[in-house]
Amino acid sequence: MPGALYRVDAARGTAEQAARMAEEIRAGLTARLRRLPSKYFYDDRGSRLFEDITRLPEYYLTRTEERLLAGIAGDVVERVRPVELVELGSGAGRKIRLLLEAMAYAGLLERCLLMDINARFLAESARALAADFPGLEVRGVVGDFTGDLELLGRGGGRLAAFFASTVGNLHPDEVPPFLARVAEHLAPGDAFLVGVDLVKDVARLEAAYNDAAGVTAEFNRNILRVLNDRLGADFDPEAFEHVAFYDREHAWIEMRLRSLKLQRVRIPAARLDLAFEAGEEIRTEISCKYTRESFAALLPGSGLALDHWYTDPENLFALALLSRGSEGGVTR
Ligand code: SAH
Ligand code: AVI
Repeated sequence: MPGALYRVDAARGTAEQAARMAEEIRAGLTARLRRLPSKYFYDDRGSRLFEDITRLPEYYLTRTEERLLAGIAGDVVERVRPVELVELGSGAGRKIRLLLEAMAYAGLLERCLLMDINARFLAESARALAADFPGLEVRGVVGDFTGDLELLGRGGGRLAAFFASTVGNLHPDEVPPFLARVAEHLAPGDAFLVGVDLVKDVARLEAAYNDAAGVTAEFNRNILRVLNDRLGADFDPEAFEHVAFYDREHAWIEMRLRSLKLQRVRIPAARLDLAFEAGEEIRTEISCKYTRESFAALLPGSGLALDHWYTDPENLFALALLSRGSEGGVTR
């Protein structure tokens, strides 16, 4: 559209990204309990599969969060009065529109900044938002929110958002330092709106990650296809089965891939030649579930305080509005 304002930058060059990925995969697959970083689900196919997951009957998370956000967006904008919206892990970027509309309605909307690891989804979201919100300045940054936050620049008049309960895909030990890094890019009075999936009935949780149509299983196996495409690996994804269960002790859903036979896999770019026993598993994702108390316990020292806790009537999902105080001192 002529006149639409958007630009997309990349945090790192392709060669640097590939070298980092190879090192992370090598570290994960040579650990005692083999694991893969869940950010590698999201090539174009993985991002499309995630979109399919959001429409599954068992996957209550997305529709619950979207409905909740539709009801509270105006209140959030009134409390924070932001001129700029930042979304981490923006993906297909539908929810952000509810906040942008509320900001436009309040006459505040000026800028929007999206960060995601998937370049194509990011560019398409930036293009679509710039086309649909005339005058809005949209910037996309292809980057990793666990390592590239410095590209967000300084805060001021800023509301950051982290939807979908993607915070749950970080290990709880990683959350306080992550929040502290986000807080460094917020000014006093700025805020961070975080989607949090809540502890609930185990059957409902496990159904959301074991859908009858098998889409989550395909999403899970896709990480092996990503390794084949990017690192020259020779995984046979069909030789691994999808496993997802709720771990009550850690309050997280854990997804794994279980080898269906004794097999050997080579990953040239990561200098790996691996043997998998039949039944041997790789952890591919954790998805932490919180209560208001367990989430609030992550905040002290982060520079962020719980300003408001919004939930749906069934208490399935929460949006935590965290505010950046004026105390300045952020501990790491
Ligand atoms: N915000 C969207 C998408 C959530 S899915 C929604 O609410 O529906 C999680 C998103 O985070 C995906 O788009 C994925 O590409 C992105 N993502 C996952 N790990 C990431 C990381 N470490 N850095 C940047 N983006 C990441
Ligand atoms: C993106 N993230 C919050 C999703 C989740 O529920 O943890 C990813 C996902 N994994 C399996 N299904 C969806």
